[in-house]
Amino acid sequence: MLERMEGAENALACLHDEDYDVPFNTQSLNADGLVFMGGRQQELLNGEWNFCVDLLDTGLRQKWHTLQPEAPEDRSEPYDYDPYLGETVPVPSCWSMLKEKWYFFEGSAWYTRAVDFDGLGADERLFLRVGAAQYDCKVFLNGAFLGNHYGGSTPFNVELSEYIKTGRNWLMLVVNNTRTRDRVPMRNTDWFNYGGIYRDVSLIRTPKTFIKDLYVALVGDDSYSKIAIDVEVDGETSQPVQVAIAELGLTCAIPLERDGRGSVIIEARPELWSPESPRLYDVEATVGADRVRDRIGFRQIKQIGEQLYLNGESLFLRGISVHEDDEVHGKVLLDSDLERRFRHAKELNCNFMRFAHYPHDERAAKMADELGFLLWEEIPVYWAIDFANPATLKDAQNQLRELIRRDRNRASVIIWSVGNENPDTDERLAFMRALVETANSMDPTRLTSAACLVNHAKNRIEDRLAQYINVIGINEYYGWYDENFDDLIEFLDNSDPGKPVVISETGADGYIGEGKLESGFFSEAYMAEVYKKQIATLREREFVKGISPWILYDFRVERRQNMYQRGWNRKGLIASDKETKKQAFHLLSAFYGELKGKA
Ligand code: GCB
Repeated sequence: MLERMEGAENALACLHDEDYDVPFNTQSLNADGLVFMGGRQQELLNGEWNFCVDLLDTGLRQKWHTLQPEAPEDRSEPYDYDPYLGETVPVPSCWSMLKEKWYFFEGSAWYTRAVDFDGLGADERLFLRVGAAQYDCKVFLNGAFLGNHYGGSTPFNVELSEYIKTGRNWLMLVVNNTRTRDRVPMRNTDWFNYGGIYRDVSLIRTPKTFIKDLYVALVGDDSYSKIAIDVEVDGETSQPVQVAIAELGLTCAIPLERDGRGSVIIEARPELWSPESPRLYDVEATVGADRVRDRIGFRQIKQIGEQLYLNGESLFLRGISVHEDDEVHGKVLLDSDLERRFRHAKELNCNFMRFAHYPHDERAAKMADELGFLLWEEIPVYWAIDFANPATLKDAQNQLRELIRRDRNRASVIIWSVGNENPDTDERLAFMRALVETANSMDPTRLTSAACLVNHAKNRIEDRLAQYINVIGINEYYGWYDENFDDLIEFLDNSDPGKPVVISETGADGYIGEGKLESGFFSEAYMAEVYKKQIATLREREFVKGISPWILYDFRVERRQNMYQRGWNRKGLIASDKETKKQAFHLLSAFYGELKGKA
C-alpha cells in the first residue's frame, strides 16, 4: 500500500514529481497470470462505475487511490476529485462514444466502484478479470496497487485473494489510451483510438488449486488420430488432472510435473471440424475441486509449398477483413453485432475472416467455431512500431501470448498474424521473427503469417520475413493507392513466392451518403470497378490461396477527413449503418459463390 502524505506536503510534492508514474508502470499483469475461463462462473462487475477523465494524471500524482470514502464534509484536506461521488459511466463502454467532449480524449481516466463481498471460503481464491481496457490499465483495490497491464485488446487477471475484505471494497482501474511511439500499436494507425474498459469485468472464484490452462488439439500425421492435451495447474496437488471427452468415450489422467504442467497424447478418432461441418466436442478437465470445460473442434491445417490443406483437402480462403467498430458503441461488441457480422459473411459466401488489426472479443472466435468460419487472428504490430525497443517487443510478445492462450482451443483460428505493413528493416525482421517463434512454440498446430507490403521498388513479392512464416499476407491496393491497375499483373508475374499468398487487403473507398459522386475516386462505381478488376486478375493465380478484401463495414478513423470520409474509412462493402450494401458486396458474393460451387 502506498502511503498518502498529508495535506500541504502532498499537494506540493505531487506538483514537482515527474516520476510519479514509475511505481505504477510495471507491466506486471501478463499472459502467465491468465486463468483458463472455459466453464467458469463469473460474477460480472459491469454496470455503472464512478468516472473521471484525468488529462494531466493528477490522480496518480495526488494518489487518489488512497483517498478514503469519507463524506465530503469530513475530509481533512481538499482534493481535486472524489472517486466515490459524482459522474458515472457504464462498463463496458468506450468513453469516446459517451460524450462529445470525450470523443478525442486521450489520457488517463479513473473508474471506481464498490464491490460488496460475502467472504472467501477456506479453499478459495479470487481473481479479477478484465476482458479488455484500452490501453494501459492500473488496478487498485482498497488503496493497494495490484498491477498494471499493457495492451488494449487482450484480457488480464489480477489475484485479489489477499486484498479482498468481507463487506465493502473499493476497486479502482486507471485506464490510459495515450498514443505513444513505443506502444503496440504505436501512435499512428488507421483506426480510431477509442478509450475505456470496453469488455466485461468480472470476479472469478477458484479452488486453492485450480486448472490454470487447458490446451487440446489434433496433432500428428494425416491419420487424424492423435489428440494432444496440455494442462497447467496452479496450487498444490499430488493428483493428476482428469480429462474426459465423453462423446469419444475418452478419459485420461495427466500426471503433473513439479512446475504444475502435464501433457499427454491420446489415440482418438474424432469427426473432423470444417466450415462445412463444424463439429465440436465437450471437453472436461478436473483436478481436486476444480472443473473446467470447453467446446473444441479437431482439424488439421497444413501448408506445403504454395498449397494450403484443411484436413488434407486443398483450401482456398474466401475471406473478408473486419474491424471491431460500431457507429454507436465504438469497440463494444454486442451479440447482435456479432451475429450480423457472421450473417453478412455468409451472404458473401465466405469461409474465412481476417480479424484486423488486434485481438477481437473472444466471443467472436467461439461463434466462428460454432458457425464454421476459418479465422486469421492478429496483434497490432502495425506500421512503424519501435522495433529496436526491447520494451516494445516485450509488450507485443505479451499481447501475442495472451491471444494464443485465450484462443488456441478454437478450431476456427488457423492463422496467427504477427503484424501488418511493417517496413523490411533488420530491426523489424528480428522483432517479427521473435514473435513467429513465440507463436510456433506456444502453438505448433497453426500457421503463422503477417500482412506484408508490396515491394514497390521491384514490384514483386519480396520480404525477408516470408521465409519464416507459412502464409504470405499481401496488402495491395492496385487501382486505389497504386492507380495503375496493370501494375498488379506485373506484380504477380514478377513474383515466385514458393508459399501460399493470401491477399490480406485490397479495396477502394466508396462513399454512398449525401453528396456522393457518380464516378472517380470515392464513388461506389469506381470501387466496384476496382473489385471487378481485382477479382478477374487474382482468380487466375495459382499461388493466391485466399483473399480478404478491405473491409466488411466502413469504420471510424481520425486521420481521414475529406468530404467523402468525414472521419470514416469508406472501404466497407457495407456502409457504417451496417445495413446498406455497396455494389462491390454483390460482386464479391457472386465470385465467392462461384468458387464455393466448384469446391
Ligand atoms: C492498409 C492498412 C489498413 C488501412 C487500409 C486503408 O493497408 O493495413 O489498416 O485501413 O490500408 O484503407 O488504407
